[in-house]
Amino acid sequence: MAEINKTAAAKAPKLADPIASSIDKSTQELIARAQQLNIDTVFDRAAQMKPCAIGLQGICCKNCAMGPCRLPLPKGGIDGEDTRKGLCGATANTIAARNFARMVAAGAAAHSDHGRCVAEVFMSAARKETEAYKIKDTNKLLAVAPHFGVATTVEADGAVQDRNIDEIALEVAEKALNEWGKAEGELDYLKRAPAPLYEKWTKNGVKPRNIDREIVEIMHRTHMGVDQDYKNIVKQCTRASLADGWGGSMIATDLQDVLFGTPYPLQSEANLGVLKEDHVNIIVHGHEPVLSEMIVAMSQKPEMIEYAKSKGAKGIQLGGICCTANEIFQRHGVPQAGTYLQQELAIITGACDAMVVDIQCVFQNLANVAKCFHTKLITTHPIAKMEQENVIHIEFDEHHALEDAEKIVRMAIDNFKNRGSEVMIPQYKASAIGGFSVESVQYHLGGTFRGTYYTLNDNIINGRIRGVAGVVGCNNARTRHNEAHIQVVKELIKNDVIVLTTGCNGIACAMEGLLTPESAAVHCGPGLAEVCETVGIPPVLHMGSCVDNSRLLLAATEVVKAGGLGKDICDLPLAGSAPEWMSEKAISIGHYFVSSGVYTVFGLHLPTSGAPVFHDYLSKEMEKIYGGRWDLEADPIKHAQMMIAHIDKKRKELGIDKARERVLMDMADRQALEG
Ligand code: NFS
Repeated sequence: MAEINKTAAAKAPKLADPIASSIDKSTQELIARAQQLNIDTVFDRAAQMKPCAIGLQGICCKNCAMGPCRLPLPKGGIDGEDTRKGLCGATANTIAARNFARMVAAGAAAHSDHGRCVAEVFMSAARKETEAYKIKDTNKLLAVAPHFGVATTVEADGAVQDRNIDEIALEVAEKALNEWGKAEGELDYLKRAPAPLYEKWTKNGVKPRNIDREIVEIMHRTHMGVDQDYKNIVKQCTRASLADGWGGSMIATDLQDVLFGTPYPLQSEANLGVLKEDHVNIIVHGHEPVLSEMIVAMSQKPEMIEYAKSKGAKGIQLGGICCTANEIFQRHGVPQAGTYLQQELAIITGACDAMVVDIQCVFQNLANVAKCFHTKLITTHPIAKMEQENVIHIEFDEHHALEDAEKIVRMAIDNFKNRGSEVMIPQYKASAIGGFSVESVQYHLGGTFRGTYYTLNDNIINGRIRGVAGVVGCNNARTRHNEAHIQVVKELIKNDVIVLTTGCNGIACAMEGLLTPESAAVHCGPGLAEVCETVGIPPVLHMGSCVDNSRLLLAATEVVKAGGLGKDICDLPLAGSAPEWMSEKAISIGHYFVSSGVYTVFGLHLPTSGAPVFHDYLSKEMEKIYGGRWDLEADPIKHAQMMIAHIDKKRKELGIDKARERVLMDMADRQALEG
């Protein structure tokens, strides 16, 4: 801390304005608190460092040592032919497409490696090599098996019998792991998509062959001097991103459900106010739920709670940050302590006895912040270590997961007594209901008669629900924390668009109280409010982490199957959004949504603006191929209105726009009609 103080004094760096940095009061208070303590946070660093204007537009090529070649747009835009080129002759379109493709590759790799890790743990469980992991949800296993071509019944003695569940598990594990590297064929899950979409992928030659290959091929194609046609590069983006959404991410979601249970609605709380001064507070942060599941189990054990009490605490409080928060929130109701941008602030409360991180979205600066407090910062994944000396590495392995979890929980408890006097937990939290899997939405909004999404479709057709929006993704310190998330979502539900959320948008909505059924009466249009009240659901359905965006693809597919709203995902009154995106994973997600037929709007900016032809290809031409397209709008209200306009366009094409006009008639209109 002394060193940080010295640096701060010497340079007198510009500090973030807490109110301008976030709409959330706990975040504002803790930014100010950090500044009092001379500890810099991401908000201050964003105030001090401007982003590179050329990189921001996607037109800096550093793929060979003759560069980096920077191709800024001429002042006043391009008049006539675009003559910009790098040393090798690469055009702005090629450069921006390559950069974009590498973002897709990194994002797809992150999700898919997560999926691979889960599949490996699942294999250990199927082989019964581990005590810690068991098949918890056999129904889900039986539902998933046929998609891998694994039989769930056998014929014996002339009769059909259920197959042994352990055998099924083992075969599913083998088939699933094979998806990363199979030599021939295509991904097994692609056929889960509506038939017309699958046909489009076939016709355009973009069906992923295996997950790893498509990611590797992006790296090859974007190497110096290989693919120099932005359209062909985009084609590979489609292949790799589909390998994420309908591959790695979907397998991650499915196998996590099999191992840890398919989510069903449950209640919890969100925001940093969930931390308790008189409890041992453990924050789990990152993405893979394999270790955090064990920490949840361990922290609930009576002997651990007794141990905590023996050290002067009243109990153990767990909280999640980022998608780990979403994973353990949706399955166990563990409170969500905060979004991506609140990770440093969780430590700045002074009440975080241990922060356990695995992979993705973890700030290296956590180590510097932890140094200023008693917090034990523990990395757990072999591919994600930190160089700082104060960080403890406890490498997780499924074969000794419970022992690892016990070690971590005990370490946190032992650390409780070391808390300083600087504890400041902001007193803000909101109650939240989460756990809306495809299966549980079917239960709440489906018809038992047809066993599908019939009731949801019915309400879309009759216009009570105008359409469906998937609003997802990160926070970004270049914009006011949570403001765009909340404004976009509120504008949508005000206009009767039901929102499915994942990732940090889900946490933002939880913090804002939008994940409660009661919020419908306050924020929704009359049609959506009525549906929420009748069914008892929030207007914003939290469907999990970012790999669980695969649930959104399958929910859209269920809506298609239920009938009455077209034959393909692109026919639905549906739109996607990432208002505050920052991660490469978001680009991969955006691209598989678009390639699956979803109109998808991003906030802030896209790294395509320096190459207008390439940008137009994504935002106009893609629609002709897959029915979905990219769009960009930084203003949250306009952003939501663009989604609503798309939804209305689809309602019109389906011929259900009139139904909605009828629903929105007020009493005077009705009386006029009756008269
Ligand atoms: Ni998604 Fe989840 Fe959050 Fe963004 Fe990071 S936690 S995987 S990448 S920041 S939503």
